[in-house]
Amino acid sequence: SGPSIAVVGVTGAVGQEFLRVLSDRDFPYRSIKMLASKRSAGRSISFQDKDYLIEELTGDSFDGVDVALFSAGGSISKAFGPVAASKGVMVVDNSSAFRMDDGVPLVIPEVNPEALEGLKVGKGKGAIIANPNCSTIICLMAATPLHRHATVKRMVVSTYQAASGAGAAAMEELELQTREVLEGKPPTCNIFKEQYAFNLFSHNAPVLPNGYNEEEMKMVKETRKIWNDSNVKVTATCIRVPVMRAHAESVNLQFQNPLDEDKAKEILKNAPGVVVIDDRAANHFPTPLEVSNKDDVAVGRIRRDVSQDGNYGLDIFVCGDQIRKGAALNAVQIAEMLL
Ligand code: 11C
Repeated sequence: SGPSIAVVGVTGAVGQEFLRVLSDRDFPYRSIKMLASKRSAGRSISFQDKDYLIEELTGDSFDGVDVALFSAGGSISKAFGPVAASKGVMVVDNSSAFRMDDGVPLVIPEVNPEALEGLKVGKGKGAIIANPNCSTIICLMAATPLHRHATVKRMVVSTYQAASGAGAAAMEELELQTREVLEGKPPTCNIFKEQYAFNLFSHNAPVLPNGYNEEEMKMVKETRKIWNDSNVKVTATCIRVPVMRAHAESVNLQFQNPLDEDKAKEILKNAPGVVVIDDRAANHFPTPLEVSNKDDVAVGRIRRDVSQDGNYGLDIFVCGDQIRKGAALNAVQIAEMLL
């Protein structure tokens, strides 16, 4: 019993993680389709002790499907998401294609579950639900519980983003370059223009006329939509660092109402999907490695911002697994809420 599922982009880093998360969470399903491009079609993939043939994604792929998890890039989502939704499928889309569209819910289940109201599998009506950008998800998992308590007026984010955000090929390139550099060879630069190993650089997303790159503007716009607050001030600087699969973010918050350090810690300790790692005596705080392959987002360095008067400002440091909570886990949680 359970819905009929389709995984679109099943050979990618997020596609593979969809399968792991579905399995880890015992997601109920009566059938599952593994969909990918023509290039991967015909290959076999193993899932929960069964072998499945990867099928080429076409408009007919969605007949009889209830829930589709998409992570095959924006153009595939644009081409096939609406087709699937028109066939009654609940599409959970990990790309940026529909995030800012009116009428498309942009959801982090712990943050704005109310955006899914009225949407259920089995009602005969399909829909597209967007998974936010990974940097936004990881930031808001920590910032939202504090926002609910003291109302964020302004948020300044600096990210340290992992290779996984640019896909499996970027992860392979980081590994390859690291070996090459250690062996004294010139690094292979196929995915990124610059040397990645032993270096860092401004996020590879296109730079816009205002000087921000698209990744930074996603954080600005998506936060406003998810918090349903067009006044919240957000600015971001997004940087790619040579880390494999978890993003780190420094987040400075300015509040409308006072919130002291101890209360903030208590709020974060009780927040679902959040774990506090904040040991000042041992100088131990969240690291990308510590959260890799984990569901929870870790928060630490929780401290009063000394540049602001009283208890109206806090600095925090957040780490979250980009492929898991930043993508696949969040999407599967959305699908669970639609059942
Ligand atoms: C990164 N967040 O870490 C990006 C990749 O809008 O889903 C995902 C882009 C997106 O590089």
